[in-house]
Amino acid sequence: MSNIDEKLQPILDQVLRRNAGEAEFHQAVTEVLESLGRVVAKHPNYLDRALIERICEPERQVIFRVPWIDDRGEVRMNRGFRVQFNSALGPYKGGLRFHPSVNIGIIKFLGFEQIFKNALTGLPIGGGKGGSDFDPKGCSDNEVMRFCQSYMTELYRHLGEYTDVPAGDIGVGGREIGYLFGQYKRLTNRYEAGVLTGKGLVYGGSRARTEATGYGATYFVQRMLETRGNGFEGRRVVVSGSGNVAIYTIEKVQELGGKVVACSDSSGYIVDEEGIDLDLVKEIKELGRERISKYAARQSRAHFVEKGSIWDVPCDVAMPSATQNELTGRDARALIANGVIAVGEGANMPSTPEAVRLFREAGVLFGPGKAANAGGVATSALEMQQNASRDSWTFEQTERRLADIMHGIHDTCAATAEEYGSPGDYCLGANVTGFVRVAEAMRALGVI
Ligand code: NDP
Ligand code: 2IT
Repeated sequence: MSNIDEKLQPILDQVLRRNAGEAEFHQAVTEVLESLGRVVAKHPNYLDRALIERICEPERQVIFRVPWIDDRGEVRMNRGFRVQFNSALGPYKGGLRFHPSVNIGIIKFLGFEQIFKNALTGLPIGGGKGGSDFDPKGCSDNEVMRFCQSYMTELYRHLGEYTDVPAGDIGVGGREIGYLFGQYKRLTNRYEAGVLTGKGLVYGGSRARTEATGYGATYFVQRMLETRGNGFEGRRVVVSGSGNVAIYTIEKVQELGGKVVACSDSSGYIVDEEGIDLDLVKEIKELGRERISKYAARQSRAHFVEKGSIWDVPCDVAMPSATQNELTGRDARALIANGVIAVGEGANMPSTPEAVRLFREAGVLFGPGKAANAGGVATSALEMQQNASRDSWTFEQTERRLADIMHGIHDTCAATAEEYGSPGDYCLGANVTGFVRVAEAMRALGVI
C-alpha cells in the first residue's frame, strides 16, 4: 500500500487505471505523489483546475513504425516513441533510449521524471523522453546509421529548437546523435543546431556534455557527504554500469580522492581492489563496445563475477548508474550491513521503492536520480544556450556552470526538505521543489 494523502489517492487511482500494465510509470508517479501530501496541505490551490491530473498526463505521445534494412538486405522493424510530457517551463527536453526492453511505460516513467528533474536545474526546459526497442548491440555502424535515419524520418516533424530537443540515454551516444542530426538537417534543409544535444564538438556540441551526468552526480554526492564533515577522499566507492554515466562518475570520484573498486555491465561485474583503471574501461567500453569481463582478462589483479549483485561489494558510497530497479531491497540490506553511508543515483530510478525506504530508515544519505543526475540535462540546456548565441564556451567555463548548478540543486533540495519538516530527505526536497516550479508555471498558463 502506498503512503498517499487522501486527496491525492483518487488522482493516483485514476493514473493506475488509465495506464494499466505500465509498472515503471506507476512507480514513478506514486513516488512523486507520495511527496505532495504536505504541499497540498499547505497550498490547497494546487489541487484546483485538475492541475495534478494534468501533470500526470503527457501533452502528446507519438508512436511510430521504424523499418530499416540490415547488412544482409533483410527488412527489420522496430517501434519508435516520443512522449512530449510537459512544456510549461520550456521546449520538451530529454533523451532517447535504444534498448530492447523499451516500451511506452518505460518512456512515460522517464518522461515524467524528466519534468521535475529539468525544473530542478532552474533552466528553461520542459520534460520529454523517447526511444525505441531497437538493440544496437551487435549491429554494424552502417546498420545503426540506417536505423537512426529511419527513426528521424518520422520524428523530425515533431522536433525543433523551440518545440522538442532530444539527446542521448541508454544506447544513444555521440555516434547516434551524429546520424540523427545529419538526417534532421537533410530533411529540413536547416542547420538548426539547437534541435539535438549531445552533439560532437565539431558540429555544435558543448564541451563537458559527455562528462556532465557523471561529473554532476559526483558533485551532488560530494555535497551530501560534506554535510557530514568530509567528501570522497579515502572512500571506497562502487559504481554500477560502465556506460556514459558510470565512466565519468568514476573519473570524477577518482579525481576527488575516492577509490572505485567495482563497475559492471549487463553481463556481470568486475572487482579491482587496487582501484579501477579507467583508461582500460574506456578502451573496452567506449572504443571497443565490448563486454566488461574483458577487464579481468586484461588486468590480472581484477576478477569478474558473472552472476550475483555488484551491491555485495562492500563500499562507503554506492552510485547506481546503469538502469531502473537495478538496486533492490535485498541489495540495500547488503549495502547497509556493509556500512554504506551515501547512495547517489546516476541512473533514473535505479533503486526500488523498498530499497529507498530501507536507506531512509537506516539514515543513509540518499540522492535521488532526478536531483543527482540532473547535470546531464543541465549541460544540454547550456549546449542549447551556446547554439542560440552561436557561441562555444571553454571546458572550464562549462564545468564551472555545471558544478554551480549541482550545488544549487543540492542546497535547494536540502532547504525544501527542511521547510517541509523532513531535514535530509532529498527525495521530498527534489519532488516538492520540481513540482512547485512546474505547478506555478501551469497555473499561470491556464487550462491547456
Ligand atoms: P549507456 O548506454 O552509455 O550505458 C548503460 C550501462 O548500463 C551499460 O553498462 C549497460 O550494460 C548497463 N545496462 C543498461 N541496461 C541494463 C540492464 N537492463 N541491466 C543491466 N545493465 C544494464 O547509458 P548511460 O550511461 O547514458 O545511462 C545509464 C543510466 O543513466 C540510465 O538510467 C539513463 O537513463 C541515466 N541517465 C543518463 C544520462 C545521460 O546523459 N546519458 C543523464 C541522466 C541519466 P551493457 O553495456 O551490457 O548494455
Ligand atoms: O535522463 C536524462 O536526463 C538524460 N538522458 C539526458 C537528457 C538530455 O536532454 O540531456
